[in-house]
Amino acid sequence: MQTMLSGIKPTGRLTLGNYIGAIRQFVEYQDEYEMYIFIANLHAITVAEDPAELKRNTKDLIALYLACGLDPKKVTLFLQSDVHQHAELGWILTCHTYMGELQRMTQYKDKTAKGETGITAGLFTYPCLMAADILMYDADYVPVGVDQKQHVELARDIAERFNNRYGETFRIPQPLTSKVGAKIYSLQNPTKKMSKSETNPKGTIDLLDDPAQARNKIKSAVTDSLGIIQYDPIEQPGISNLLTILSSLNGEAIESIVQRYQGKGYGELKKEVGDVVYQFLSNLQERYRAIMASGQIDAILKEGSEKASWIAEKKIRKVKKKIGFQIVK
Ligand code: ATP
Ligand code: LTN
Repeated sequence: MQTMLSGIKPTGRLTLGNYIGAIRQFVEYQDEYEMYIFIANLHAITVAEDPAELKRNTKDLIALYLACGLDPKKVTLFLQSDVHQHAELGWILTCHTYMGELQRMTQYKDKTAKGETGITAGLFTYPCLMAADILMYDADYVPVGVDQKQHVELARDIAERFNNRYGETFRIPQPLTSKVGAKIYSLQNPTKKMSKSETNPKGTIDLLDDPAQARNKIKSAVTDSLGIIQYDPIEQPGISNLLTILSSLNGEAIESIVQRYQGKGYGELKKEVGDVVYQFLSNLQERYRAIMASGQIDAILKEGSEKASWIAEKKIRKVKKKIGFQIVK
């Protein structure tokens, strides 16, 4: 069985973009792959996080993973900080990564270009930690949204470099992005990614938003003045985004939705998308509340981290041996 791995940072509240771009794939593939899904809390502290908020977001994220349909019997679900080998391998891989490679990462470049101050060294080197997350478990595939593809490609380069220098150690991973919905855009600025850290709440749909409010956000989504419903992300990014959201949630092909809407107006499309989002969030939140009340989270994480630690320890021993840290046979 091939292996798949992915993680999400517990920063801010999860959005519909996170669900469509990432979590939906995890759920879809959990029967076919050996799956590792974790809460990337070591990554979360690359920016300043309030401890109480981090704690709340972490718990929410686990409950939402489960509410979205991840089955802990099929998936190894764990907190990154419970498996200390991630930090250890992260350091080793940092020493096998060039400054130039990290400087080329668009996420880092965007932040510096915007003139953001207070960028930590951790934010700069985090792709090395992400490579460690991936290579630790010999992942074949890493399901991510488009914005993370470059980091998975860097993990490949680091793995190849390491294998060439020390002999076969890591499997070479591949990013996996979905055909529809690899990037969901802000409802208010449909050329920008819908993001947990967006400041305008009308632009994002949080998975824990009040469903009626979420429906209103769809109603007030920015569109255009062409008046035709078609999939054209360049000329009609707002309408295309709504089509993508609808197709991702109801499973209908975008072409078929476009056919249905020939000669119809934007208001009708927004109504359908709004209703589908309303229903989706209502069902999801009902499951979320039941999971939060059930008290099962601790046991799931304990079991997940035990299994992950066992595999991680095997890998880190192998790596230490290869690089000459182990002096006794
Ligand atoms: P932030 O805005 O704080 O950077 P984020 O919303 O991008 O956070 P991450 O934790 O970085 O969230 O992402 C988790 C996963 O969700 C990643 O695989 C990422 O590619 C995916 N993802 C995030 N936003 C979107 C989006 N708008 N469309 C599709 N996929 C997304
Ligand atoms: N860096 C990613 C989260 C992340 C991840 C990973 C994703 C950390 N480690 C390993 C896939 C595989 C982010 O910021 N979204």
